[in-house]
Amino acid sequence: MEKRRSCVRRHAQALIAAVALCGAAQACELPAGTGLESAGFVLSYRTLPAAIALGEHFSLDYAVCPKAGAVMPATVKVDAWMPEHRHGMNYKASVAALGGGRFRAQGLLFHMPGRWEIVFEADGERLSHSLRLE
Ligand SMILES: [Cu+2]
Repeated sequence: MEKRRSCVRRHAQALIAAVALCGAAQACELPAGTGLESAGFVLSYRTLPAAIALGEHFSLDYAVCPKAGAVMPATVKVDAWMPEHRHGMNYKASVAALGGGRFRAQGLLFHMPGRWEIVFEADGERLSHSLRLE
């Protein structure tokens, strides 16, 4: 098991605003990763492997924390699409809840180079991140 880091040390590594992580009354740990935010949630994710390869399956590890007033969602879905081409992936990711707001999605595959958008959905809220695959 990964040793829990202090709030201060975690912020040195994560890209999330400190207020979102430490300001809330509830204790919710976000691991280091790409940080996303919506009205009710903060989320961090990383891909496995770190560099996505064209035409090869990859996984996503992600974790969500509710902001003050929001409730931890039972599940957080993830999908990806190419906005300029108006199409998604040829595969549907399978999501496993690992507990404590952590999830692992497996079976994602980007079959074309270009701009992809990874879209998480937590309680009807979208958290998306855009990346370019060469
Ligand atoms: Cu495309």
